[in-house]
Amino acid sequence: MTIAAPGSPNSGETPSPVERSPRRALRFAVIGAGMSGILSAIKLSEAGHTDFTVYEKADRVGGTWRENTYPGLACDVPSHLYSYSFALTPEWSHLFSPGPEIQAYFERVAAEHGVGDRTRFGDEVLRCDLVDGRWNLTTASGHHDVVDVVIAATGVLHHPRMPEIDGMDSFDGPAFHSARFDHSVVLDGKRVGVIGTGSTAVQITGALVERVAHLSLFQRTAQWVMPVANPAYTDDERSGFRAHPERLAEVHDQLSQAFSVFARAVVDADSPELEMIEEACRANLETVRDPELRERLRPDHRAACKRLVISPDFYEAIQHPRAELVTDGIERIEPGGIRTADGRLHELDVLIYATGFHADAFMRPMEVTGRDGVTLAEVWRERPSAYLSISIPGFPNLFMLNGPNGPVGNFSLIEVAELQLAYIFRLLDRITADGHREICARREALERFEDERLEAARRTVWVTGCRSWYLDDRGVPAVWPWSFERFREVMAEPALSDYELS
Ligand code: N01
Repeated sequence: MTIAAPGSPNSGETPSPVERSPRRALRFAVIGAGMSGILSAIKLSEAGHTDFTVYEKADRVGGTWRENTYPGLACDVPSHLYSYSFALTPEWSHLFSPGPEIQAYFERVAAEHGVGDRTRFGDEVLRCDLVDGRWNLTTASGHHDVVDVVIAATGVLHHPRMPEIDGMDSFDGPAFHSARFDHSVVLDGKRVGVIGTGSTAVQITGALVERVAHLSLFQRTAQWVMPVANPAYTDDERSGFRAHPERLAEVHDQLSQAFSVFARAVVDADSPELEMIEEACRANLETVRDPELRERLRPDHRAACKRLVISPDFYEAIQHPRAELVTDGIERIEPGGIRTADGRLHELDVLIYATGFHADAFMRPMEVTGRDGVTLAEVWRERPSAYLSISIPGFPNLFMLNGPNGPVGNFSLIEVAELQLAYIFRLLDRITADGHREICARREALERFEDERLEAARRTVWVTGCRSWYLDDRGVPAVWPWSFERFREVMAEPALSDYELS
């Protein structure tokens, strides 16, 4: 594998060790060995920050892609874009490659860079306490570490959300959340219930409908579905990429441009780009042959108000003779299945909860105590916030990748993390080169950022009238409400006046 020259467009913009030459050596802890943690380990080494440990609660790398193994799992960002810019690969099988292939990619990149050797697996960080300007970490095994800098690469969607439905414990058969898929359970020829109609449920439905005796999909809210085909790359295409690796960067950049258009659409509810997406979704719905089913599948909100579901085959799957869309509300779960409000018992052998995640947990339940004994639990009591989703006032030298209110929209979170990490490295220059010990965002900077974010959020499609995991307890979208171009600009150079150095 070739690593692009640092500073080149594909390097993630990390300056080379030669350019950097840190004057003060820092010790780092990276928490999490998912996509962002692997990235952090690789880039820290490249930048000459060799004194670090990655902490991972599980027994292998991969994060989301390790934990989600449900049938039909894929990423809704094209694989050539959902790749590290420094580890583009010609080998992707599909435009949207399946989950196991993505997990294998992360394992391979991590192995090639020796990330596993720097990782303490099976040891969850329980506490981070700021003591005399350094972070004291305590893990579940009782291990202690003292570091200058913490990078929380703990992911966004990793705490499964189970619904509260009467009788859940009474179900006779196997029941599990989509992110805890029990592969020991036989699904072939069984009556399977799936609760939810988000991206996960849609993928599971497409993958299972041919295998099961009957699939009941319990829909509380209909979703708009954007039909994007998922062609396989041919052997010739892959050979072409191998022979001309420069094409990989071109494809990556083209896809990034295309996604920027999508990103512009969702942050401006009146944009022509959004109108095009809505049109495509409406046309897709028209392909449903039974008018009664079509109306039950028709959402009462605008396309992309909820996280847009991308699927080339969901409507075909739900029209399959063995599939049934259940739109009567769930009243309770009984030993034999799900009883809906119309009194009907939907008899089931297996129940899958595709009911989403606690999207506001981030690094919690880890306990973090910053300056003056103030805890993260106190600061985030109402809801999580961080300046540019990276730095929390009062918690110096603790940085988050894909933290709260960041660009989780429909961007490649890899591109987001690469830009954020390069930005964090620029902040670290201030404490390695300028003789300071600590850096963190000023409170006023966070308040200004939050005011601006709330104002911009009013124009987005996410506030046009739907319930979604993007919305916080006030109904404000907990996401970046501007274009991706703006995110790139902001990440290009920290406004140091927004930071407190000591
Ligand atoms: O979860 P969700 P997800 N009774 O929160 C329903 C990423 N992802 O796992 O809409 C009945 O979107 C709930 O109903 P409602 C992606 O960012 C990506 O599907 O609230 N139903 C909803 O339908 C995605 O957005 C990929 O009315 C209940 C569903 O459960 C994010 O993960 C693949 C209920 C939850 O949908 C989360 O997706 C998979 C109840 N009590 C995931 N409680 C790709 O890259 C909840 N629901 C393709």
